Amino acid sequence: MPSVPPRRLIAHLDMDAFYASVELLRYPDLRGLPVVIGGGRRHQPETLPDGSRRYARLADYAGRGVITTSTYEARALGVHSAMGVMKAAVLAPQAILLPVDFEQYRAYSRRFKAAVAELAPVIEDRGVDEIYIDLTHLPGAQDAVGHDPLGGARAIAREIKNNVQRSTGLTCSIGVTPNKLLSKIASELDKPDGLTVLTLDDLPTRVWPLAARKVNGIGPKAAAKLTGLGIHTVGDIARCERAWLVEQFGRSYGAWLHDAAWGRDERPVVTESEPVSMSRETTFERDLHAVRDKARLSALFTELCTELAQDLSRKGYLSQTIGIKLRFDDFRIVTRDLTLPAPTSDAQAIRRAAGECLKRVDLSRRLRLLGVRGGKLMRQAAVDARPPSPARRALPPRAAEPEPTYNLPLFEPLADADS
Ligand code: DCP
Ligand code: MG
Repeated sequence: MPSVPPRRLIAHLDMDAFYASVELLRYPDLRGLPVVIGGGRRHQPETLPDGSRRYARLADYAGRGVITTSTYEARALGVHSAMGVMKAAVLAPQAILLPVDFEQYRAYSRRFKAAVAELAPVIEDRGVDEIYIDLTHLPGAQDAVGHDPLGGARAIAREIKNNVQRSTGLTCSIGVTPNKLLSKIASELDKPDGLTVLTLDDLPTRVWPLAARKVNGIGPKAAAKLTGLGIHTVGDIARCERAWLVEQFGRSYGAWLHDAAWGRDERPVVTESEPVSMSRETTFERDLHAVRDKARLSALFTELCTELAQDLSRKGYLSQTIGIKLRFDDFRIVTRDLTLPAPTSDAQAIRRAAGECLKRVDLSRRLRLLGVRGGKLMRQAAVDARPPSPARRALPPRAAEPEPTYNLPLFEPLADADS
């Protein structure tokens, strides 16, 4: 019997007043006040001798800076993202101005995504403060709870919100619907700290009254043209003949407009493909020998390890298996690897492990190529998010086949990497 595919349950999660909320974590005394993020260094709050802080006010600002975001209290005064700071100062002169700290926002971005990933791993990254999450196949997601046919999905979304709050201290808003297009709209409907679950039956009441611009994909140009045609809301679009929209907007965009207004969108949640390993290798201009070219080989070996460590750090990964690859002058390739007790991206730890691997290779022939590889990768953020657990015991080094170790002179004793 052909089985019915489960109905799709797609979530869109967007952090609330993201940059501003991160700033309020370190300046909790500003909670409840209109705060604007957009200053430069010179707007850093000043700590007074009595321990209190003095903040810059919009009224004191002169310059051409632009606001990245603001607290909901500032928004109530008409201040919003992308507005010039001077213009905002007219609307809210007493609002507090804070400098941007992207480093900090990126750190919190990694943290909230890791908190979501603990509960729901199928995530599409959409930038610093938003993600799509496919809940379809999570245990319990399809279950009804009491009279709520979407109770299971709702409970999972609530759990995700709680986990984000626990690990970051920040609130977010989530929309859950059959697709990405509707979820993106839904997550905004009850901001901040919202949870909005919609089905296609909710379209006429919840989505059709919205301005056409609320649909992700209807930009200022399309919106202006729609307005010119007397079309203002999503419902106005839905009432148009598909063929007429195609006439007005072209085959592809016209058809898309019609589908969007009827809440049709089959795009999958696209997870970033995770790399399995990272490596660095180098082929020598002339073949090198472990003894005669010891200094040169040693330097190259350490350099490869350092580069691998930098690659891992830059991309936010840790590696638990370090391996080496050698190609000899007869083109034979030899690899060895070693599993560490804990994942690392530290150059010295990698150099030490790679050196251990090297002890297990006969180095009497000359070398053409040398490589270092980090395998068993895990995201730094996911490792950081793990609770410290005494139960997580260190893995012993992988003991497969007993291998001979060679007493030939290696091109560098291990300890040298540390000096
Ligand atoms: N941002 C920016 N410039 C813009 C818009 C946004 O620098 N023109 C930054 C600041 C925001 C972050 O991106 O904090 C996320 O953008 P959002 O549109 O999600 O806005 P917020 O998260 O600040 O508020 P909301 O609660 O409406 O999501
Ligand atoms: Mg946001």
